[in-house]
Amino acid sequence: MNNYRQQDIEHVVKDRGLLYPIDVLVVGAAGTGKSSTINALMNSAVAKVGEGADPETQMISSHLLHKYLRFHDSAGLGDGLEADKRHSKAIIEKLCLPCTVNEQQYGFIDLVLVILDGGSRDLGTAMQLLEHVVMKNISADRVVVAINQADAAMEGRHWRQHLKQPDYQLAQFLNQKAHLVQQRLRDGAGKTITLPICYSAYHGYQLAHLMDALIAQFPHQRRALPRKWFFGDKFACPKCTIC
Ligand SMILES: Nc1nc2c(ncn2[C@@H]2O[C@H](COP(=O)(O)OP(=O)(O)OP(=O)(O)O)[C@@H](O)[C@H]2O)c(=O)[nH]1
Ligand SMILES: [Mg+2]
Repeated sequence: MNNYRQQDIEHVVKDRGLLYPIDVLVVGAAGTGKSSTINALMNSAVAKVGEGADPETQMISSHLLHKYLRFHDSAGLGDGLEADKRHSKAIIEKLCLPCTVNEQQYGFIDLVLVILDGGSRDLGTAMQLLEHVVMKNISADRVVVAINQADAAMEGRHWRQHLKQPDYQLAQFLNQKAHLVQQRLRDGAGKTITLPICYSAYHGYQLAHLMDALIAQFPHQRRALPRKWFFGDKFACPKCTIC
């Protein structure tokens, strides 16, 4: 990560009196590239990437980029009812996890990054996850939706391999897809999100743009929880640097 970005993040966090690190929970359907995205953003192979058809990540794991920003990689949905229930429960628990400072509870997770698969026509699992799990437990202004695998969106056609970017036709297609996702969330859940970024974790396409989108959506205040939660003493203050 560029130095200026780390400084930007530090300024925003301190100016706004936010607790740090800013915690970003990364969610999505199985195999969309959640772990690959974290690795690409961190420029390091911290999260295990899947190789075959089986889902890879099974439990939520945390990766600290630096003092002010941390990612949490979650298990993908869409791998059977039982597994989905288990993984959704883990996501909801994480979203409801409190961080207690001066006897006041704040939400531990600050932002959710929802990753969709640009190569798939089926947005059903991702939409379910967004509407029924994510949006029910965190406000829409704390949700960033992004579309990975931009290179595979038109079955690999129109991707200019040598330039590692889409041609005009694929760029148009991706732009339409981003608008479609935005529209479906508006119609289905009545929620407004910023236009999803289309990127490729694998090829490094638009990654800087994705990081900018995350930083642009950093909260303006600490996240209040809708009700008091108690998860036991070991979770009393999970932000590592504030107290
Ligand atoms: N073509 C292409 N493949 C990608 C891209 N990003 C990730 N992949 C591939 O997609 C597969 C799944 O990637 P992961 O990062 O493990 O996906 P995940 O969402 O963490 O998967 P689970 O943990 O199983 O839910 C791997 O084979 C990656 O190499 C991309 O931008 N383009
Ligand atoms: Mg994974």
